[in-house]
Amino acid sequence: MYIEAKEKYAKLGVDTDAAIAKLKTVPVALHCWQGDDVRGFDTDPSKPLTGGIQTTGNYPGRARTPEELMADLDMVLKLCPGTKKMNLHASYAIFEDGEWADRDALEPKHFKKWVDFCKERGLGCDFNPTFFSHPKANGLTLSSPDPEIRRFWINHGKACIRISQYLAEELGQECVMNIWTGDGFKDVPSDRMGPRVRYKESIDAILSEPFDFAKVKPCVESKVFGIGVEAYTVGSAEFCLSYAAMNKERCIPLMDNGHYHPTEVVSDKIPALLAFFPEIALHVTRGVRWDSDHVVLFDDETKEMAKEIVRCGGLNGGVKLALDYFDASINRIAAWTMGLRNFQKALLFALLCPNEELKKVQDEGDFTSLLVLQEEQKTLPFGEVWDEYCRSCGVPCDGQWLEMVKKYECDVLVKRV
Ligand code: RNT
Ligand code: ZN
Repeated sequence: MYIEAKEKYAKLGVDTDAAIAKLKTVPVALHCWQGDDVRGFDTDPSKPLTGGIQTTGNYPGRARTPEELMADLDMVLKLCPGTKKMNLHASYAIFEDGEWADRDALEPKHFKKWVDFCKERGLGCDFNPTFFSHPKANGLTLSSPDPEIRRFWINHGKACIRISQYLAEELGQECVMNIWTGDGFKDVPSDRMGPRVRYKESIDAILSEPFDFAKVKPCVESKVFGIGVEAYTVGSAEFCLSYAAMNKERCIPLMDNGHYHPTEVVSDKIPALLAFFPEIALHVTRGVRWDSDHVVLFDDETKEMAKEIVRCGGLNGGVKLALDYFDASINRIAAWTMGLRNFQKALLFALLCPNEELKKVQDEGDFTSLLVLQEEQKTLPFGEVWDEYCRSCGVPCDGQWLEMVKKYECDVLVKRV
């Protein structure tokens, strides 16, 4: 069936083997935080999350320790095709022998176990300072009017730069370090500029920590609004984009596709940014009505983003790919797996588009052919190529992996009480 599919695509000038081979080279960062509802290991797990981030649902089996999280990650890695890298938050520091360090005092050694985990599996690792779920994150962080609070979080950011440099050096792959805060106000502020000026200065201070921009890629992630900060977000789209544009030698913009007004699409923003930035970063997620973080589906916008990444040449390192969703209402390993597989599907689908031909008819002004060709693409035997990709990566095809997750749930997850 694959051979037949391959022939059908070949008639359109698309080489399915080449698409599969290309996709295998593209790293996608797997976020550690789907496995434990963004809890991390450095704060009391009985306390609620704070700082503009929330999970809903209480499906059994949340990972409670580094060992459990790593075991669950291994399951996901086994079930997903393609090249993966890890994506850690600072709150996932692993302390040993009763030791503990606050966020401003984190050191590379607190991530040594993650380095070992990545090395054993040949993975790179991205990183994120954690500006939420902490007693000092009960309001503004990097934009706080309180110099002590600001100093604490700047020192956290600097510590994270050092840890990112360590991860990049140990693992021999670049480390994308993303700065996101939930700083903002629930209701109408009177000073909208003050927090933004302080935010800018704080990011400047963090990025004054020495690092090698070839290895560490600091990003700024914007957001339209968040839980509890409905009226005003300090790190808005204009703020973050301007920051990155003015600091191109040390910072890149990160777009999370759940962080815009519902009719805005990141697929269209990708080529707009790439016209100015050689490198951009993405959080691939699914917004529903008013927030991000639902499990990624093989839906139209995910496909459209993947097409833009492919068409703009973003698979050669220009677009840093990371996932960002967390659902605590369904089996977390299934959620993780589904999202990663769906994003891989979208990338494969995009690689199988006759992009050269489509561009040609567009440039010739033949918009009739353009629309017809794009529509016909939708019913080509994509599933056969996807199955072949999964087989060639040694992972289960669709229809084969859910059973394995259910078995793991019975054998391992339900026992976590
Ligand atoms: C939150 C942002 C942010 C977080 C992670 C955990 O709205 O998208 O990226 O999801 O840092
Ligand atoms: Zn995000």
